[in-house]
Amino acid sequence: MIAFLDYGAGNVRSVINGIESLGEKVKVVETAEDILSAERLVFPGVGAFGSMMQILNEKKYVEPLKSYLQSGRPFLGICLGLQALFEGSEEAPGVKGLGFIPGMVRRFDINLSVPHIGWNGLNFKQPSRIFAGVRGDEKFYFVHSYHVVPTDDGAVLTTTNYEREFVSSIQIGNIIATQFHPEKSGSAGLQILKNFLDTSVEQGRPVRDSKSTRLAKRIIACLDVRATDQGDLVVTKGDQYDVREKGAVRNFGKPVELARRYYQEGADEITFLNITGFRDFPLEDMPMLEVLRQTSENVFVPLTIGGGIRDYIDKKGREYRALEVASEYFRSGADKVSIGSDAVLIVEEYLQTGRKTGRSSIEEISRVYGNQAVVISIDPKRVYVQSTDAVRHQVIETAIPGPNGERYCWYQCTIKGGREGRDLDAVTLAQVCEQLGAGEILLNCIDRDGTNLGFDLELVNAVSDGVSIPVIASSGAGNAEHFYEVFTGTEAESALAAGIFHRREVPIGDVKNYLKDKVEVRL
Ligand code: 1PR
Repeated sequence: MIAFLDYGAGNVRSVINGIESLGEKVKVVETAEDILSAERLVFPGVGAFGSMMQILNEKKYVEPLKSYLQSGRPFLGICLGLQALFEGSEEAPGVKGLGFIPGMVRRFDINLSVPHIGWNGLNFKQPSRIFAGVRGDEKFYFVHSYHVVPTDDGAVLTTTNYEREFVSSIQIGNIIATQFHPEKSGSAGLQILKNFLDTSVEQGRPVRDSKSTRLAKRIIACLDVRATDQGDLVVTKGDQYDVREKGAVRNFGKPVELARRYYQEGADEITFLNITGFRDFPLEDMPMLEVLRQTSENVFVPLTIGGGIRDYIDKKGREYRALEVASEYFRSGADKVSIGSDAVLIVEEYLQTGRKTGRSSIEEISRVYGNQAVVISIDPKRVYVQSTDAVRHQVIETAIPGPNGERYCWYQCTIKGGREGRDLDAVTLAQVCEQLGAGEILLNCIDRDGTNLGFDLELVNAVSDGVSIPVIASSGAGNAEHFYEVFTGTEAESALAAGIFHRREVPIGDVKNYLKDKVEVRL
């Protein structure tokens, strides 16, 4: 039996699913006594350091945790569960951590995108039983803006490079903690979980030891989900957002089955977009929650869900906050939520008033679950103009002239799945969302969606030059070279595709094989 510390923030279901998939039973900690009597304790953390310590203090878990750690019984901390072991964090000045390891948690002070999101490798500093069966060249999933800085190196188990070398896991006897998420790191991550659970495993030292590691470019499979006219929930796909063919909704199969297939084929992440979320309310009818629950049972890579994340008043007049909707998604197995239409309305209001309300979905969700949990999905359309000063939007010079020879364009934001264009450009939207707390941009492109013409590199450059958070390029992938183009011609950290995967035109494995000697990818 594994005691499992769930302090109520973020996606812990995946960790439970990971442990259970290895044949172990989990008991969720409900009282301080459960910590004191635990034989093995797993502490996954998601969200923000300050709110985590506040909850641990409120629940009176701090002293029991300290005494559990002192006892030397097996402990596995994940992400914030590692950071909690330190004295404090720059994320929450003045808030004390558990202080088990001397040192502090610091924010990345680098020129690369922060958060550090994605698959990166490990430099092994000590042998450990959690490395039994690990080759050494595997990549593991990270998502964090802060990293631990121990006062001395004695406890350092691995480091990872992200512009600078940082500590990515520690071990002191039976106390092990990782900055990466084993439960989101595919089969390599499950091996580490397995080694932790089986205390009879012998020390392992990976065969290959790298001098430095590199963050991989991510390949993301996207599943646009909606109900058919007969009421079946299916994966569909649009042509420039039109999902109907001869009047009927295109049907590429069931969401859970397709997600499993993409996990097995090597997708680095899976995104579900409930494309009619702007008119349905996710908590009223729960199929997407069920899709997430079932998918997270055996898909061990990050899951993002979008569609309908906004404040809402139901037919009985009950008001729901976007945060409640997001919380349900996280509890059901999502790692990130993506916000589309609501982000546009939030930014419009912000630009009008010049004030942050602190109550927008972006601010509230990022405050509770961390910036990395909030993705902004943008659905822009190209609008051609004759000159840079023709509109008050951020205009770019384009190599693809307009129908009347225009050499300039701007990217108009839309809402409601592209149905309504707004007086706001995609670059400004992304910049304001970053200021409000978003951690990543999912940059679709209505003009390219479903065309197989390749990504709109000009759009990707315009947005990624304007923000410091990671950008996912989306829409238009038609072959493996298109991924190479977007990874070498722009700063995009990941690329998302749908149609070519659904139609089995280019499997994910072929994309990665094509990229493998040219661009860092997870194989
Ligand atoms: O506005 O917060 O409720 O969220 C709704 C979400 O649904 C948004 O993220 C929006 O992008 C998405 N959405 C709404 N309508 C559609 C549609 O297609 N009719 N899909 C839609 C967005 C774009 C990508 C697609 C890529 C890659 N689809 O999801 O997967 O373009 O496609 P490709 O590789 O085949 O070219 P809210």
